[in-house]
Amino acid sequence: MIKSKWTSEQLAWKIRRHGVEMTHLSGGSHLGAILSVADIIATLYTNVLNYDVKNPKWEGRDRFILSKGHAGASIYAALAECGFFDVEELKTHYQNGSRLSGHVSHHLPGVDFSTGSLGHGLSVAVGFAYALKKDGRKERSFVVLGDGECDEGSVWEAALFANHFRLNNLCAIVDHNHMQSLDFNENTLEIENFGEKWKTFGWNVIEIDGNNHQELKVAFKRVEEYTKDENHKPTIIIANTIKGFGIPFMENDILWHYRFPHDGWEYDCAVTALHQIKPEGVEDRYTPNSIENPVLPTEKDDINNDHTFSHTWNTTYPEQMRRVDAKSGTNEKVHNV
Ligand SMILES: Cc1ncc(C[n+]2csc(CCOP(=O)(O)OP(=O)(O)O)c2C)c(N)n1
Ligand SMILES: [Mg+2]
Repeated sequence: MIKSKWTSEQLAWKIRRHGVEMTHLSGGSHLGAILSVADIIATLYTNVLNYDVKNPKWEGRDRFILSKGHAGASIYAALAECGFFDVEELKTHYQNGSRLSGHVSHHLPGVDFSTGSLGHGLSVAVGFAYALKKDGRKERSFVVLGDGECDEGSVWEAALFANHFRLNNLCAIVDHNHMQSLDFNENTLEIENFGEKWKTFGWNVIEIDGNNHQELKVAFKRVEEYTKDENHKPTIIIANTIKGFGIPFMENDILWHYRFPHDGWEYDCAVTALHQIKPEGVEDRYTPNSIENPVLPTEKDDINNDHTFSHTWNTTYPEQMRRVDAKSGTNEKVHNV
């Protein structure tokens, strides 16, 4: 039962626009992480997950966990736009007493598990999948992890368990943006041969461009087929993404992990950039006609600077890594779609 009135592209845009507004209004953070995962979440809620907005606890729903819970605004925006609660409530994000805490809260309809402390989502998704399989049910279990999050040891314990019990009804997606909170993964704690690691833990690995909706849809279709085989391994989709995707001055710049768009050029240029990629059929409830005379950055403003600890930053770096990943190893690929 898929009920979204949006296409995946429309919903992804809405997630990005809400993400900018919610962090701007609240002074909240993690906008880069919200922008990188937007296409994955949007594809799941428009093309993949079964759910019933009128009955969020419906037994026949697929289970979903956003394990990188610091990107909570992305799931809040998706749930509101799909009808789980009023879109107006998004404005309360981060406020005292709000259900929309900075990190994902299960107090919201449509959320099965609170996250924010990294490293727990896969274990819970594995538990859901194990219980569903044991009960002979057809529902599936999905979880989205951050790539930095995969440095947590608990992720690999859950991975072992999932293969041991042949959890064919489990699909994990890693938002592989090559960055974590303060730097690139390779300068923090790199997991070399990322896809191969999952494979040696017994998983079926699909590697895609995670900001490409076509590739996402093909990958999820394949997962659906694999799920039909009771003895199939669990599947992981390594979704190569760009942190900050969709707002060029935020892309690959770790500053936007914690910074929110301030009044002035930051907010104005973010909104203007999103309007340049706005799909047909969606409206911007905050700035319907974009911003007429946006404030622009001046020479003294902090833009296009290296904000990493490693001083290896340059705008093309993760884009290059994404291409390298797409060629690497023996992972199943989704190409030319
Ligand atoms: C257990 C735990 N340790 C540390 C943090 C602080 N923290 C928040 S976001 C983040 C970086 C996560 O990186 P990644 O998983 O790659 O997510 P991304 O933002 O790149 O999507 C960290 C370390 C946390 N939330 N939980
Ligand atoms: Mg990351």
